[in-house]
Amino acid sequence: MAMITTVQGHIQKNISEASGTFGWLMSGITLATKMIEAKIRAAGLSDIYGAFGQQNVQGEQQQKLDVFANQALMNCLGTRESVAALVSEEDEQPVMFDRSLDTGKYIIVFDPLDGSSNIDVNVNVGTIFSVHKRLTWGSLEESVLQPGLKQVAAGYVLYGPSTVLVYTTGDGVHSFTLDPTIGAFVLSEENMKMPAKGPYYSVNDSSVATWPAGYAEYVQAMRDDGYSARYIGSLVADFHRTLLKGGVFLYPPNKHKAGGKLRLLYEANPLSFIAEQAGGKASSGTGRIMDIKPTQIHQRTPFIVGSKHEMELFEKAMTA
Ligand code: P6P
Repeated sequence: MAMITTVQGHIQKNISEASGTFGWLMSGITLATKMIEAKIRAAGLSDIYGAFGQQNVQGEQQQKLDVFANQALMNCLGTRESVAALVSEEDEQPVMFDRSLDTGKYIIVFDPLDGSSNIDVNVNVGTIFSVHKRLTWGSLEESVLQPGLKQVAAGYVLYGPSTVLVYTTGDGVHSFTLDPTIGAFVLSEENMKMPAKGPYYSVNDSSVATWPAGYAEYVQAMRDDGYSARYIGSLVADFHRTLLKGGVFLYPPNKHKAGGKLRLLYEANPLSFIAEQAGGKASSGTGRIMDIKPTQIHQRTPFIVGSKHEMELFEKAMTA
């Protein structure tokens, strides 16, 4: 029988932090995402489809699975003593815990179920998470608003034909596949590298007429160069394909969304950390995503991420 490596085993082997606190933290994430996966698998059967009837802080129709996913992560992580605060796309304010500086050492920021509008058409959806160390000075609010370059870990779970967890702690990108027969995420690939050049560009070009200067020309040049278009409309799925196959994903600013649509803290930052660790790049159109100093937890950003080659072309297009 082949030896398997679980997420906890991988962390024990690779994270020097002796206390195992980080491993215990990650076990909260893997437990919650296994609960979410089980619900998604059964969604068609348990009549969980359809709107929950409430609106979330984003004013979006809340899907029952969104609510469940948020509660699963809140419950599994809130009980970890090492968590000082939790920030969720679904909650207007951070959930702060009254824990001392030497116990509550981590801030976890997450999008519990991104792409949820795709749930009813059975398209891949995902959970995205980002981990920061609590600052030893200032308020907990300041610890929550740290730039992406301060992340200590980031990752996502993609619920699809198989359920895959991809994460980094700053020492390479590693992927795990959920083995439903044993209910564990099993190591499938270590030190993943994004191809330096890819065959795809991924963008919703319905608002091409209102993109800032340079974007339309950049995308047209890719068409002229024979790139194929791939757009799933579920960020984690579009990103995962870009990580594995290369190319570029763009969510540009447009007339209706001058600051872009995607969120900095729990979408762009974690995926940018993974992209950079895998040899790719991530831009806001005016600079590196992970350099942005956040001012509010739900702020949006334009998000362009992908292979070295396509991103260098993008940076040229922005300065042309
Ligand atoms: P559009 C899904 O609703 C989502 O938040 C992301 O998962 C996805 O990348 C994006 O919005 C799609 O947005 O405007 O192309 O429908």
